[in-house]
Amino acid sequence: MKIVLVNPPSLSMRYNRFNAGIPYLTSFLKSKSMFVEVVDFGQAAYRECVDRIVRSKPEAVGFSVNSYTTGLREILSDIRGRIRPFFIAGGPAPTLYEEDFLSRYPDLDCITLGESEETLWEIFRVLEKSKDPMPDLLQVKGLILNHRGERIRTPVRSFGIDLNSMPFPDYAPETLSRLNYYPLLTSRGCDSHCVFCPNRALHGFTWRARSVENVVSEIEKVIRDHSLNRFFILDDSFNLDLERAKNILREVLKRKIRIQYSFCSGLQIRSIDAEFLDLLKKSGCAKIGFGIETADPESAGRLGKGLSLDMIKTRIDLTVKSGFRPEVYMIVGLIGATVSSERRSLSFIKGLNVLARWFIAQPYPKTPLYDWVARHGRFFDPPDLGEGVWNGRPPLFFETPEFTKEDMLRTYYHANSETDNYLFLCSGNNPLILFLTGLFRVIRYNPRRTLGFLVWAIKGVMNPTKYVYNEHWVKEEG
Ligand code: B12
Ligand code: SF4
Repeated sequence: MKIVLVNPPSLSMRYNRFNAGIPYLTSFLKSKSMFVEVVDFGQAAYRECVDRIVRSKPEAVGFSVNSYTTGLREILSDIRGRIRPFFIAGGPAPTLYEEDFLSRYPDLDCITLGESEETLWEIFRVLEKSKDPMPDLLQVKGLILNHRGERIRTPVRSFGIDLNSMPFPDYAPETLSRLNYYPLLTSRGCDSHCVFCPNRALHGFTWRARSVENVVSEIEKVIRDHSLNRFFILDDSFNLDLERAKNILREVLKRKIRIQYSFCSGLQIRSIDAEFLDLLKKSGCAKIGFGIETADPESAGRLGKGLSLDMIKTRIDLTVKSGFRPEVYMIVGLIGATVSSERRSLSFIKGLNVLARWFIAQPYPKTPLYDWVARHGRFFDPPDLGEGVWNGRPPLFFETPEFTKEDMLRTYYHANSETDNYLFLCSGNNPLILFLTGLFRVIRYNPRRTLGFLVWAIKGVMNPTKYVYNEHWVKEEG
């Protein structure tokens, strides 16, 4: 039985560097002797990708979809005109939007909810066995089926897969040589309750971690097989269990493994100490960041992360003392935000020795932020997705009577320029356009920072790798 797993095009093409879910599904299914092919629309032309799917005549095609995926309807209809495999979609968007997602894509036969290695394998066992799979598919947990226009939910699946018994993800050698680093996932999920975060719906309610031995042997295998020693750690909460995190780094040092690495998401600021920071430094960590989200005392109280301003200040000071200049990730527009609450947040952050990056809140279904906006504010329909925040044009999803669309944009550009994060003011891929959009926005939203912007731009021209936000292990401005 053969399946093609597809990474469709993304509105955030500039950031569509790899897909983390597909290599896990691929290795798991291969370990069950299934034949899997991967087609990545981020890496080849549209027509070529559709032709490859059709030529391989799969029994099933599975799409990995997040909210920034684009062109899915067109791909489905282009394939459907030529072959009719079983169509499945999984990933963050189907998981969060559920029936609404299926209604938007009626060509799909089913969607899977959350982590899906076992779900997909069980679907295939049913498809392999029977020409009329419907009755048996009803027994597979974690699905919404599209049966002759009717949506049928199967029982809920709990995410209990033992991460240590899973095969390592199957990243294609071309992907790794293009990336020149290895995406490493040492744990799944998180135990915090941040009001904006959809991760509980994606990975369940508990944090699950791989053993130290399992993680370090993957690192050794990557170095051996791919001659790569750069790692990009994808965990949502790498240091949730501080002792486990330290033990991974101790083991790397003990075995004299020479690596460079950085993190995709912030580390948990509540779970650090001097020894951990020292181990990070010694074991090759190039850069760290923390998800602070808001530093207005009232908004921080509502955030669900359990951080106080005192704790933030003490831990940032400790981090700086140990030789890192940390990044902090901030969100404009959380529950109850106003122009003044955002000003208070900014003023606190400016007092710290950090590089702050400000984003705009995106309310995902199944989160308290979403429910609050539904009650209290107004969603934009369709949302202004822009090209992803990384292109300097933040997506706008909603506004409230106290914090309008204009307030959000103004706060976003103002805060980013106040904290010298000028890249978030710039849009486009061409350096001249990047410069001109940034210059226009700094003059419009924060003219007194124009000189700072020009100095940053000149340094960027002289040393692009250090200043352009594309290499996560390159220390910026440090
Ligand atoms: C690593 C990461 C990235 C990486 C890799 C992206 C990727 N597509 O995998 C990079 C840095 C490139 C990235 C970029 C972006 N990301 Co990102 N990213 C993450 C992060 C932190 C971890 C993902 C991870 O490690 N997953 C591990 C694997 C095992 O899980 P998984 O990918 O979800 O896959 C499982 C299931 O979803 C399912 N599944 C996935 N695909 C399929 C396909 C089929 C057929 C089936 C049946 C099942 C299935 O089974 C998989 C195995 O269990 C998540 C947060 C999170 N915890 O999910 C955000 C997250 C996925 N990213 C997000 C966003 C918004 C983005 C960007 C749009 C950011 C931007 N503005 O540019 C871009 C989009 C790029 C793109 N086209 O994908 C959002 C998505 C929200 C949403 N509703 O869609 C998340 C959830 C973060 C958040 N805001 O909470 N990201
Ligand atoms: S700490 Fe990070 S991963 Fe955990 S709930 Fe909050 S935002 Fe989500």
